Amino acid sequence: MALEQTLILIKPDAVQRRLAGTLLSRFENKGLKIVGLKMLQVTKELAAEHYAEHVEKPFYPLLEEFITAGPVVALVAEGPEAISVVRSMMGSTNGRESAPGTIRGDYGVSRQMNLVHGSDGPEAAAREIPIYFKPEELVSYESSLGDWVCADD
Ligand code: IDP
Repeated sequence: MALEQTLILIKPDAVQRRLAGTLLSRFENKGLKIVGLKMLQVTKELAAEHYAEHVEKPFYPLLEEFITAGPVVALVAEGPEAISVVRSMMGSTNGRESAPGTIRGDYGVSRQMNLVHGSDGPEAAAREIPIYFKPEELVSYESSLGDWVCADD
């Protein structure tokens, strides 16, 4: 069981829909530990760095317009296998196809305006976290819950 950190973005549509707290709660309720948190406006340059793999794709102009259209909440969540845990909480890319119970399945009907980003693997997390957070912006602390969240494996 690997303790991992992952980058989560609460995207502009979720902030505009006043869902930031609701979505933050879902990650906290799951038992993930928040070790970095900020609100920011994504610039075109930041969008291109984050979504480097998509810059040449036909949908990129729309993705750029969307992700820069309003502020996002960025967080780093830590926990056992946090990367895959968050990905499964998010659901699949298209909200219309995402299972009920997932964030995208519960709150969205769009492929583009799909509320959240989560790193899709360890390499992505290692690349994305420093794009949004300086090392000194991440905190290390003992949770008062201690081993009550995950001590069985
Ligand atoms: P993911 O966020 O589920 O990992 P990616 O394929 O990495 O999905 O795509 C990044 C983001 O680009 C998506 O979350 C979505 O906002 C947007 N996107 C992906 N595919 C399309 C598309 O075909 N049309 C419009 N937007 C898209």
